[in-house]
Amino acid sequence: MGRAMGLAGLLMGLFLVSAVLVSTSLRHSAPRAEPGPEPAEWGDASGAGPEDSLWPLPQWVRTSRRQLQLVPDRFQLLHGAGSSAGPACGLLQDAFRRYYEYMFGQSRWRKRSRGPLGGRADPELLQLQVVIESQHSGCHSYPHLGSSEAYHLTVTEPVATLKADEVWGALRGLETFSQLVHEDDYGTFLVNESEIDDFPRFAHRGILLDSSRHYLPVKSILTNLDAMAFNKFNVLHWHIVDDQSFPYQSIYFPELSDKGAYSYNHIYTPSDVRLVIEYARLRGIRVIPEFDTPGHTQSWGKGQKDLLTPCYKEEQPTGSFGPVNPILNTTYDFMTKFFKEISSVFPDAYIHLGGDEVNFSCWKSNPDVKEFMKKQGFGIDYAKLESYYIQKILDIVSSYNKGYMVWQEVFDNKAQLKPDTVVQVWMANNYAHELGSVTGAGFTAILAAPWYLDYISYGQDWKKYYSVEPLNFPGSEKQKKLLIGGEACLWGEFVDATNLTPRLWPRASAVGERLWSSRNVTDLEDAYKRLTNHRCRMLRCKRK
Ligand code: CP6
Repeated sequence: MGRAMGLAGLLMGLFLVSAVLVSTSLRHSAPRAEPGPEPAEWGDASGAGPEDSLWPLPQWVRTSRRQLQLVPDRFQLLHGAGSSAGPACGLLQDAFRRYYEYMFGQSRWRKRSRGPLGGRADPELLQLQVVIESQHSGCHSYPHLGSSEAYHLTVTEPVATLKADEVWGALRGLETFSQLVHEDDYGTFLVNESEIDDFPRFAHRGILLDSSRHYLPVKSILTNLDAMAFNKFNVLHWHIVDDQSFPYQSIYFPELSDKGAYSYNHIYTPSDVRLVIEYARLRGIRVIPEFDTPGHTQSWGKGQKDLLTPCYKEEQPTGSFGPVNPILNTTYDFMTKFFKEISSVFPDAYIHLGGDEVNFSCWKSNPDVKEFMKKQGFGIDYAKLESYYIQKILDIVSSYNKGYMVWQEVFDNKAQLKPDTVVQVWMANNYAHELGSVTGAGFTAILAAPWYLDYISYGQDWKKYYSVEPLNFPGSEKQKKLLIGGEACLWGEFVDATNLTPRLWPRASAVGERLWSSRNVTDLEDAYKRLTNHRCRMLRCKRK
């Protein structure tokens, strides 16, 4: 006993020392809050603090040196009074379970309610009460571009509160709360008293995964959705099919994947797709599928006769095929049915229609296409033929009340786009100029060009991604508002389930903070420290 007391006394001494080192801090990442006079414990200071592992950095953080203890057997995540969500909200119930597990599940002392020495006398935090303030909590709906992800978190003894308009903000706030909780060397869970006000800088924060170049097992996709939630990403851009394979199992056109997938096993069945969509929804993540046409469609041709353009050489068909054949009515009959299915399978208000990198050489070689060009008065401008095709696809998809996203070429080729079209800028050369043109024409844009994470190089390239300022493009204030976000793209030529997670994370985290946090959060040294801790937490390894 005496021995234990002695040790405990020594430890208390250490805590006193560390309490001085871990001084209070006040952090404004955005110039929103006026720091009024603070109680003695809330002060302005530097040094290590509880916000050292927050990622992405919230818009406004205030932390105190006063630490509260969380005892896993007693601590509760629950619905607060006045919340429009209650136990019937499965999304929040599920999130409570998940975040409880993230916070306490990995403990080295998991069977005990306190550290083995039991020597701490910190005040205790008993509950986190979650209050959804809007009458429409969003619990049973899907997240969308206009969803509110704002939240306000107050951690004070004995009850912490998390307030949000909608469940989507509550999910972001739960992630932040879990990032504040840490386990000390003796198995005690601690959180500093703090207050956080937070909301995203950009509404569209996406990750592109490519399941065509290599098939990605559903489990890999779900793991990636978890990682996205840790980084407050909210869009999975699912580049599901491409030249190399067609893993999407269509209900109307099963031959597409029967013939076009790598094998009968390398497919996403309707129930796989539903699983991905629901797993994403529970984390506040939209799933935007991309069915890229008229280029990048070699795999479609295997299961759908006459869909692709036959290529010619010296007036003879070569037996090879080019982009989708834009001159046949059957093409549009097929697309009408196909996109009807896609519109009902994927609940998001947007479908990505691709339209990138169309190679004209096959169209140019085909005598029927040449004839059609003449009849339409397109001359030899094949970009006009491309626009003709895309225009019809856009009209089909709009008739199903869906919005669409397209790659930048569709805008460059002057297709008539609906005002709510989202143009994705991907070409690295002069992307700032392109953002100026797209927004200058009044369209919303998302930026992908500087964030091609399939490119790898030696060293810490996250700094390069982190240092991009998306709004550095020529344009008025009104134009700047049209940039709604960005995406980190992981094209799949050299990526499969074995290297997907380590290739994306934590490099994509740099993009996550750029798209969430305030514009002035740019300090690389500070980011490095926080990102190191964040990486560790994502791996659920011991921090520090
Ligand atoms: N696949 C598709 C790709 C790319 C694009 N579309 C791509 C192009 C250039 C680079 C990386 C990826 N692999 N369908 C362009 C949007 Cl550098």
